[in-house]
Amino acid sequence: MASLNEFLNLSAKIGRIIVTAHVNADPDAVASAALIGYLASQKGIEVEYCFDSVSALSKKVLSNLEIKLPLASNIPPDKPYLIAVCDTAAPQLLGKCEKLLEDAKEILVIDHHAVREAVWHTKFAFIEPEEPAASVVTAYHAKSVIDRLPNQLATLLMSGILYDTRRFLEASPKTFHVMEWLYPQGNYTLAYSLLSEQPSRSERIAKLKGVTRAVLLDVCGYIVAVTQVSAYEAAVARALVGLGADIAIVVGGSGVEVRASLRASRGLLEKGLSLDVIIKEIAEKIGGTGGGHPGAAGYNYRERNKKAARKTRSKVTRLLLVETVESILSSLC
Ligand SMILES: [Mn+2]
Repeated sequence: MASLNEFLNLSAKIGRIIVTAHVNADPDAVASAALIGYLASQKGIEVEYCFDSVSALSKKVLSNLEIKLPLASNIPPDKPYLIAVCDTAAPQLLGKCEKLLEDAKEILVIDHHAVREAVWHTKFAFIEPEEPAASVVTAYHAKSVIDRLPNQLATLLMSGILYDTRRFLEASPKTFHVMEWLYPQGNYTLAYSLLSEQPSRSERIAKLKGVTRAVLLDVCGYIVAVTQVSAYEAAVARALVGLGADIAIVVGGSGVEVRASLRASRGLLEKGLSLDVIIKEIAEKIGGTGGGHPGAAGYNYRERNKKAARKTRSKVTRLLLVETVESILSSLC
């Protein structure tokens, strides 16, 4: 198998590399790309990046760490180049950067999605679907090329790993292997805190109102919480379950909008409750659209006027409560 070092040596001969990643590049994608770019720059290779788009969170992480990834000035490029594709399962996911593949002298693919290597037409494919993050794959191979990384880059990589592993909920032996390498070189606390986003003031108020207004029911030991808010129904429902409710029913919407959001605790889900079924039935009964997953479902309806919307909200609240309680009583009590 071709090595990363081999690819870098080839890049050094051509003198130029463009690093790219999937559209709306998340912290894992930009971290993986930044590491490839750094390795190339250490070999004196001219490095540029091409991102169709970068997520708001990635922008925040990069600017906090003062990492600049210079974007390719000319596309298609005017000089020969190689391309490195990070964290991308298929060429189409590169968006506007996909056209760079055509004239690239060689392609490096470094990824953790389950893809057919054949779609990339290259011998430099490091695709490891068993790994939870492209940053893990990239850092693992980088370790054999370089001993030390700058503090900011090590921190960025830890952010990428934390992000894609969902704070190590998903992990692998390689994840901890590269973390052992990265940890002393970067700032783990910063890597972690950069990912946590304080919700907006209005979302926090909606949650607090939703919780204070909540009515609790004990249905054979299960706690059902029902509440109304005018916005952020899903966030309020998640918050209620986070506080200990087994089921949260949140009805809301403002003006002519009628919305509802349901969430169930993990424990109830394991017992086979399906909120999406409940909400679909209600939508069939009174109109509007409802659906989702067993543990998280939503409902939407547009009424004729505000008065009708107020009435429908009450009706939806009552129906959801009745149906939910019934489904607990019939299958779980
Ligand atoms: Mn990823």
